[in-house]
Amino acid sequence: MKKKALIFGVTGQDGSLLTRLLLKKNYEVHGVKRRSSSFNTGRIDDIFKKEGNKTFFLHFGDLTDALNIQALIAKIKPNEIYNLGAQSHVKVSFDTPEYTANADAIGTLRILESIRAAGLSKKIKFYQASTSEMFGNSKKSQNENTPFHPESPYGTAKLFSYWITRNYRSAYGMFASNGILFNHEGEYRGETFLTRKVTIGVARIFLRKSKYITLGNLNAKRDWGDAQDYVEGMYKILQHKNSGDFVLATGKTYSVRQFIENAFDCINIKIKWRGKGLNEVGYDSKNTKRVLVKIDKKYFRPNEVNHLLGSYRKAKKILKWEPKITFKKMIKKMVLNDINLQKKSNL
Ligand code: NAP
Ligand code: G4F
Repeated sequence: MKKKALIFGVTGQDGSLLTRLLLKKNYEVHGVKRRSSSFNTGRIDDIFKKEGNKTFFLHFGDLTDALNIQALIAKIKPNEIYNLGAQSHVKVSFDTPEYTANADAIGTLRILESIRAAGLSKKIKFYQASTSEMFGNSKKSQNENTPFHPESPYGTAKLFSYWITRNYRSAYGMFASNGILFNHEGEYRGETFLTRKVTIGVARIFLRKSKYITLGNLNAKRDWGDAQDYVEGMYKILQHKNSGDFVLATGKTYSVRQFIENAFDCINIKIKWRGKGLNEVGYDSKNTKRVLVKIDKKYFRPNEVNHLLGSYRKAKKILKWEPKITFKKMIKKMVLNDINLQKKSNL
């Protein structure tokens, strides 16, 4: 019998990569997609074309709809549920705090309660996509024991989900685990997140389609890894004999500024900086008049998480998980991919 997985957030970056991984491992994969007025399955269309309705099944649904979640879980009775669905953009969560809490916090409760109500507490393993954003501006480096101090509606909603997952584990003996994942990126990353925005911008500048990129805070630091490594970590978390909470990170941190410098390096441009605050610009070291990065205050957040750096010691020891793809290699891969995509695009 094939194992069955149900993925909330199947159309997202991680959902699409996890689907590929689970299909390779011979799972039957069910994914929940939202109804949308335009196509939202670009990341999984190739999989559906190949595997659709044989080993890969899509269902309409939404984390804000308890009846729909109950019905899906009772019908599919999966062995594993991965809750990767979320309004995942931190800046947007300040504009849509109530919706973010509904989807990112109560959505998780709806899944857990549906598992329990269906009498499947001991049959289904549950994975919750928790996040380093829950740490906020805490210590210099963060691990499973670091206190949480979220700085955004997104981080706060995710913290509810982290705790409700732990509650269902202890109260009902459910196999319910949190992966506390630091930022992870790649070719499937949404276009409005920092890394992808930069790699698309660099690709367009290389192809002479744009003159510069406009960004917000350059000084924040993130522990950036590659999404492919991280979905393998999610899988390992659910295969471990005991449920628990695990940080997945690289143990290295870089500033937004360093990310930009490395991305431009891929097209042989060395970026130099001049000016301060909103007047700061990044320019081509070979031509001081060629401004390639500008700042706009609309990209700043009401609260910022200034420094994220994770320790993945527990995951390494218990799950034998380690990130393989380096920061530089990931950026190169993303820039090359965006050059290819931009070559084909009319925009
Ligand atoms: P993503 O690309 O933004 O994907 C989010 C997925 O959730 C999409 O499939 C989206 O559907 C779906 N979704 C949004 N609202 C929903 C709702 N109300 N009901 C059902 N589905 C909904 O995010 P990601 O980068 O893959 O991240 C996966 C998960 O890990 C998220 O929960 C995120 O918060 C968390 N996380 C991500 C990172 C990271 O660095 N990537 C780090 C830590 C934690 P549409 O395609 O229709 O929008
Ligand atoms: O790419 P970002 O939007 O990612 P952020 O806020 O760190 O959140 C991501 O990682 C979390 C894990 O820590 C996930 F839970 C979450 O779902 C998401 O995947 O921003 C990264 C940094 C921030 O400090 C931001 O202020 O880049 C800075 N930044 C500067 N200019 C910008 C921009 N971010 C975006 N999105 N767009 C800009 O123009």
